[in-house]
Amino acid sequence: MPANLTPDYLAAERRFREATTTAQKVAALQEMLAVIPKHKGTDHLRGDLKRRLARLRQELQQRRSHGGREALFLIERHGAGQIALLGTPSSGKSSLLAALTNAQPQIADYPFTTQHPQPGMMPYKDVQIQLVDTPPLTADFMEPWLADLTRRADAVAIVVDLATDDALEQVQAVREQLARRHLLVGRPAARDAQDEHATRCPALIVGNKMDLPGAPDRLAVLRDLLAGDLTVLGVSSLTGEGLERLRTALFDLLGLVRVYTKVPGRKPDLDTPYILSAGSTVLDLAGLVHKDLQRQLKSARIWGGPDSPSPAGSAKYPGQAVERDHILADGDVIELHR
Ligand SMILES: Nc1nc2c(ncn2[C@@H]2O[C@H](COP(=O)(O)OP(=O)(O)OP(=O)(O)O)[C@@H](O)[C@H]2O)c(=O)[nH]1
Ligand SMILES: [Mg+2]
Repeated sequence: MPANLTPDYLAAERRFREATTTAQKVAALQEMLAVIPKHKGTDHLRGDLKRRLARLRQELQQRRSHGGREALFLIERHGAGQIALLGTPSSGKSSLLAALTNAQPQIADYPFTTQHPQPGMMPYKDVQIQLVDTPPLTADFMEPWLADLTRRADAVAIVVDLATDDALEQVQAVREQLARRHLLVGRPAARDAQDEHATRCPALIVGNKMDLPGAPDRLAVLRDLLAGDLTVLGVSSLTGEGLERLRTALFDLLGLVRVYTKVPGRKPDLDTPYILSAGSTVLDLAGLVHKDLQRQLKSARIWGGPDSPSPAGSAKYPGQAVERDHILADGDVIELHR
């Protein structure tokens, strides 16, 4: 046994021994290699670790190429929209899911706790938004199915750990892993123009662990670095700080409007909104209500709703007559006439 093995190394080695999955073993071995003192006395051990790492990575790859389990990792969509929580190990993705929804994911102070995607429904006003907790990714490892899951989601929240000084690197790790799979977040970079297969994902950054010392300063720095690129919100999954603002930002990220229908002469149904993407028209709404109605639609009247951006929603005055191509605003109440 070579001398000088540090406590960090021994802790990583313990995690390796306790690992129950190949992904956990790979993560622990990577860490052991990262922290092992580099001198003659450890040459042999380092060689051995590298061989084991290569073997395990190959094993993971083979298992994946046989497919089969992939379907398990796709989460059926529910609610107004689906948002994937992505981030590096221990940033607090599972804690955030637990804080915003009724889901009870496994949370622990060791990395690679989460192995499978887990959904939870986040109530926001009168809609439900589906959040999906995912296993961590690092600069050199990402579960292959995670790209598919992300592509199917409507948006991405990148959760970063503000307890450490590498918040920007955490963002970069996620961003680069996604970019390798043609998924782009934030402000387009010059090189993105060369990627003809690129898909843009609406995204924001969640700076987590704001309750810890130094986190507010790190948040300010990260905001500066990402200004004009990605919005950064500071939260604490532990104390609940910033979570209300985050709920609103997540809803806004989806680019949706909630509109309510009204039968002539009756009160509007304010219980269940129709949910459409921003920019949808009165005609789009008619199509959601009924295909026949869309064909027969003659006119519509519009009122402001309970949470309209302006008190009268997109109506200039209550009951305003509008054309079929009128663009709906969040909170509008519409009466459709055939
Ligand atoms: N102080 C503080 N600790 C937090 C906060 N959020 C999470 N933690 C702690 O950070 C550790 C990791 O939390 P998880 O929610 O398991 O992190 P994760 O990103 O899901 O981790 P992986 O599944 O391994 O990627 C746990 O010990 C949590 O208790 C927070 O807002 N403040
Ligand atoms: Mg987790």
